[in-house]
Amino acid sequence: MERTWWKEAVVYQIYPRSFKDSDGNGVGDIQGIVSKLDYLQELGVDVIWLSPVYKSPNDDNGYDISDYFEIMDEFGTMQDWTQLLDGLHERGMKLLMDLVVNHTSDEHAWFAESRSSRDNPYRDYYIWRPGKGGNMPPNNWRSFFSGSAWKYDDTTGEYYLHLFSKKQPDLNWDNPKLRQSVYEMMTFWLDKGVDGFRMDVINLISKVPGLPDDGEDGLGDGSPYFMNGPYVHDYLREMNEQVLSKYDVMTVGETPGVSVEEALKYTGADRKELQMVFQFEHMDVDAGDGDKWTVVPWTLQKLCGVLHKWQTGLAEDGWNSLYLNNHDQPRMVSRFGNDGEYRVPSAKMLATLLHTLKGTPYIYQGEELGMTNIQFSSIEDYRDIEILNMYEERVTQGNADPGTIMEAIHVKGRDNARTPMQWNAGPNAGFTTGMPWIRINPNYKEINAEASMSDPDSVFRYYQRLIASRKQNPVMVYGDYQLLLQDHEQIYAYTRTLGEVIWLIALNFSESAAILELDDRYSGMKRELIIGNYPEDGMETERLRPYEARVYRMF
Ligand code: TEU
Repeated sequence: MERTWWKEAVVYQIYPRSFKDSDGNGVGDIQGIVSKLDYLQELGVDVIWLSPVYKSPNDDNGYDISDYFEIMDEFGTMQDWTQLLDGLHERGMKLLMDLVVNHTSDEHAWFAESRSSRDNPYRDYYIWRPGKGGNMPPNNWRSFFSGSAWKYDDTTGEYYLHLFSKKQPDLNWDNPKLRQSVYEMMTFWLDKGVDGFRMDVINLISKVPGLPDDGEDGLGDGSPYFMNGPYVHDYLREMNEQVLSKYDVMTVGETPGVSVEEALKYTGADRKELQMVFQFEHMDVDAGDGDKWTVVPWTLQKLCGVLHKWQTGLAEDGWNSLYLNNHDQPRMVSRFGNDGEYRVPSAKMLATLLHTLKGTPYIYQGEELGMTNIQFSSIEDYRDIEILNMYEERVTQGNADPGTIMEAIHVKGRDNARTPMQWNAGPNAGFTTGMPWIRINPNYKEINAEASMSDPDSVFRYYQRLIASRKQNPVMVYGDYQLLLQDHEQIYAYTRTLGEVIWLIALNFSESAAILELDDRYSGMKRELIIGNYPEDGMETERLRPYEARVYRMF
């Protein structure tokens, strides 16, 4: 067994805007993070993934970058950033930066040049096309943030492609000069000492030549022509050869729409592309007809089916990333657990899943407190461009029922994850002394870091135990995974085996008791409870309480 630091690591994602405000302007910032480094160290995480902190007009909260070499004014200065990096390194933690290179902001200097004339040297840094017959966009692709993925620009009378907002023009990766510019920028940050990158929608960078229409009528999804496109692997191998291979770094690609087969190409050990990817299949178990806003109930069979497929699919080669929420997804306890009566046990049960499947766990800020979704009653309280554009398209311009759309936003909206970190029961949950940029979840008086840290049975303390246990037990990192119960309606159970060491994990995903029936091989063995989310009092070997999680060593 060859030991690898990024397989053993536990990653913690910080969404800086919502983490901690140090100067009272209502927006989280880098000094805010610096003030919480001891908190992160106490939790025990190894790597911080920082959502973008580069200069940005914040059309999409920093995922629209106007200068890759500067820090966003609201977040601080390069000096602050260096202090953050040093503070992490001093504590033995590492820093992953968010690399957003499928697109820039339309306020980036490259784009200002590019749009200025058709023969500007930066013209081909972006994807420009003439309109189709009169005033129609070049093709019918739909933007992830509603409407056409093309915007007409007066200056040169052509359209540019933007898969996300119109303020996020897509870069043209087929241009070798653009690729060199990206590699130089990556080198700049690596030479400053960053420990790796999370690569935003990196599987969208290669578009099918000719940019064909998707279907005949109206807007089409377009993804077959830009997800995992024809040259994406060539570009990533080039990036690896020219940049990444020169450093000991961790890489994780965000890859919506990726299949196991495709993920093996991105993460196969010999392919020299990326180390792992974020797949999305388990995030789609509650979406109907491929539309994220059509909410359908998920089932445990479906969720486990997906997780099992990825566990076995990447068992021999590649490596899994393990996540149940992030800044784009609803809170995991509200989505896959129970954010009412069973909030604490179900948050712990889900945490057990994340730390005992095979792969690298990613914790999203606030998850370690069991933070929950938010339900604003007015659309005015929402800030996310995806939500606001969708509401505008479907309700204001269209004829969708506002009540139904608000319900979908409550369940699926990205702002569920973006309400500020709840640090204490004081004003504004201790997040800011000013006016928070987005409203705070009113449950902060009960759910907050201070309360969680003073309670030995809290979700925070449970995360600490799981993370510490991972450091002491290589079976949690390297052990082979095997599914135990097929298609069970309530329980997900599996083993992890490393040499002689066998761990058995049983997770009750329901709010009723569940009977754990093991086959002869395991029912005859002795077991020792290593971790559990209920007191041992009243424990019955074969009966799991609501949302109970047990991790046994079998012998
Ligand atoms: O997300 C890309 C992505 O595919 C989706 O998760 C997207 O956020 C949306 O929810 C689709 O419904 C990445 C970033 O994580 C996201 O925050 C950015 O908005 C997006 O890319 C553009 O940079």
